[in-house]
Amino acid sequence: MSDLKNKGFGTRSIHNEIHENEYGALTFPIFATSTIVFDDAQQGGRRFALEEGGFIYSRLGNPSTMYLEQKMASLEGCEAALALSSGMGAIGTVFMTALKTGDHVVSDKVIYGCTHALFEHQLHKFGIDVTFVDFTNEAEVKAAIKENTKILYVETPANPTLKIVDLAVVAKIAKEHNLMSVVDNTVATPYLTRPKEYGIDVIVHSATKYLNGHGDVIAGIICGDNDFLTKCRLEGQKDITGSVMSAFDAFLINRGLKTLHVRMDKHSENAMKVAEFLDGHPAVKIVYYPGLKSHANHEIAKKQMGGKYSGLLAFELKGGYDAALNLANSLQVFKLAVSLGDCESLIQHPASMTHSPYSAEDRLAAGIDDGLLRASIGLEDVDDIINDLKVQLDKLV
Ligand code: LCS
Repeated sequence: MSDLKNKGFGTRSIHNEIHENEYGALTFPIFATSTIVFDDAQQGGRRFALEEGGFIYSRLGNPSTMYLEQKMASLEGCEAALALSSGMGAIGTVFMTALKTGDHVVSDKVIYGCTHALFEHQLHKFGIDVTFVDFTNEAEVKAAIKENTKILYVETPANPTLKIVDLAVVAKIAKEHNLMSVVDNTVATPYLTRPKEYGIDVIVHSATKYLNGHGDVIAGIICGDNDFLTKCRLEGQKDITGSVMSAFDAFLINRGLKTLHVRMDKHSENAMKVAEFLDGHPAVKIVYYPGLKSHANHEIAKKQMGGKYSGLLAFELKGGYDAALNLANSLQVFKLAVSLGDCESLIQHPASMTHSPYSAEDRLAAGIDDGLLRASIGLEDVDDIINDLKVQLDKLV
């Protein structure tokens, strides 16, 4: 479709500027090919020398992934995007592309468990240090910046406590200190938050989650400017991580994106109702959901997420750890599983599951209590979701 730039989010999640195929198929085909045939040897040489556009070999790009990348760049409002084989592949590729031995990173304390493991246990092997701070405290972030700092890294809403970070503040500090700002936008998705609008440089996603939305793919996306994304593609992805998305997974995520706006509306609506129910239940100690007025950064979330708050929430019970595990074991509509952003409601225990790579000390400093449960609210009828919780919670009072 031409003039797509001026169309709304839903239209851009369904249509794309490129849509050429020989047979006029409505759905963009799956290009299940590892390599591309050149017209002649000279053309192959020109493509390797980057004198001519076009595909070479699917570790460097493929029509199916290109189709998804163009759509994601449009939805995030960025110049370019890159598809990878997982969210960790996306994060690892950004770091391997942007950093070298001797560099330093400042990250928020509350991030996905394996991202924390990368920062805490892996990067130092390459001589890269990470300092963990609270990005809601501007002075603390500034105090952590050193001469060799290169990246500021945050998730918002953060997994698993739904902590909200003000992206305008992160971008401002990054610009003042000439640093790259990187935001994991997995939980909000570009439907609710477009970090680029606040001046963030690089956006990473676990496309495993809401972007695909159907629990059948592991995938990642990086969005940003042309120069950095070309480096990620031709250095980080091609020569270091080799973290390439398959054409079939690109097809599935593209299919998922067509309903992203509809699903996010419903996830947000359902999660708001579940959060309100939990907040009012006498067996519940605390609920973390950015849509609740009681959330520490509700006002920033309201501004940054356009009045909808995605489908992820967390809570603690008055009965603590034992009550939490019993609840997780007894639900019927909720499936006891990690991951998030699927049609099915999922519940899990961060301290022993997604955030088990944290040391107990770091976990507590990040506000991830041993009794915390994290719920990804799905697209089932919300009365069924609430009733599933109510039946079990009522037994505790
Ligand atoms: N970023 C965030 C915010 C995530 O939640 C995850 C995975 C990743 C990155 C990594 O993405 P992946 O490589 O799995 O595609 N989060 C998970 C979770 O909360 N439960 O299981 C995986």
